[in-house]
Amino acid sequence: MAVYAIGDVHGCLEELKNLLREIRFDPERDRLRLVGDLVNRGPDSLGVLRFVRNLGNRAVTVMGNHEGRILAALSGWPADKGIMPLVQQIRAAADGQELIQWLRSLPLFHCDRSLAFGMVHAGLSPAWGLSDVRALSAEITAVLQNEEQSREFFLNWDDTVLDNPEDEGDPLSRLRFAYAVMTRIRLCTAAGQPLWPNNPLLAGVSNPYAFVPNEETKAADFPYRPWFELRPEGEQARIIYGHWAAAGMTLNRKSFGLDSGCVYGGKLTAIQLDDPDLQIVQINCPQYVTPEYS
Ligand SMILES: [Mn+2]
Repeated sequence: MAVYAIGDVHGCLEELKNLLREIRFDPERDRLRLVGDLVNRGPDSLGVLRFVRNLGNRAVTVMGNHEGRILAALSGWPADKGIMPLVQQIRAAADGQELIQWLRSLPLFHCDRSLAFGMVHAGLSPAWGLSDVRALSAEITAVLQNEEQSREFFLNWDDTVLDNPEDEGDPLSRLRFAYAVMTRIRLCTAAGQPLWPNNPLLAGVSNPYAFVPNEETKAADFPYRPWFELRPEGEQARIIYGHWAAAGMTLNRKSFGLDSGCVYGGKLTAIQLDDPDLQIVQINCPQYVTPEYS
């Protein structure tokens, strides 16, 4: 048996199948872990959803911000016009309801104790230990699986103001914040506060969505760090994540960023988690869309 984690697929069904052929994935024997953002931007989002769902318990997918956009739209959040064509396509499909139920059931965080790996779409707050993350993930999934609570969850959703976890009077605000972190975080302040791209502190950065700290910004005392540089020292689990295509595949000692820009003409990446050498396999992908990070 082999266990592989795979980066953001974004509707690229052909490329996903090509990568599985390349690693000789055998569904009878092997297991897949997907970092989320299965859908949107690429040519066959519906096909990817069906393919992964049909793998049943041989695949685990964590929810990406693009899966979340579908649920937000289904819950009546009106602001996201870009996701509507896909939502209509899913609604019109014969298996649409099954796919929607499946999307609602996706965990925000997946933990594999035997391999000492955790998986999340975007990242984690440095303030969280693994038990906090597991509890938050379970609480959020319970809300999203309940249609009424899901509506309430997204009713007060404002994707431009995400950094207010202590919004008194609304018990869901704590979960909205955790959801935003797990599906969208990239940068933190040195004190460990998530820094969202619309923050005025990033006003001097030309495209905050595509911004990636490097040696130059470090030397210039740029005060913000990638979230994974702030993980607690004693934390043993290695974290697999996606979401940061602008940074590309990013391998650190305890974190593995697998979004290598498949849909943008980059690569689709697999890492073998049960291999002591953590073997990486990548395939080249055609460019379907121009990079547009969000
Ligand atoms: Mn993403």
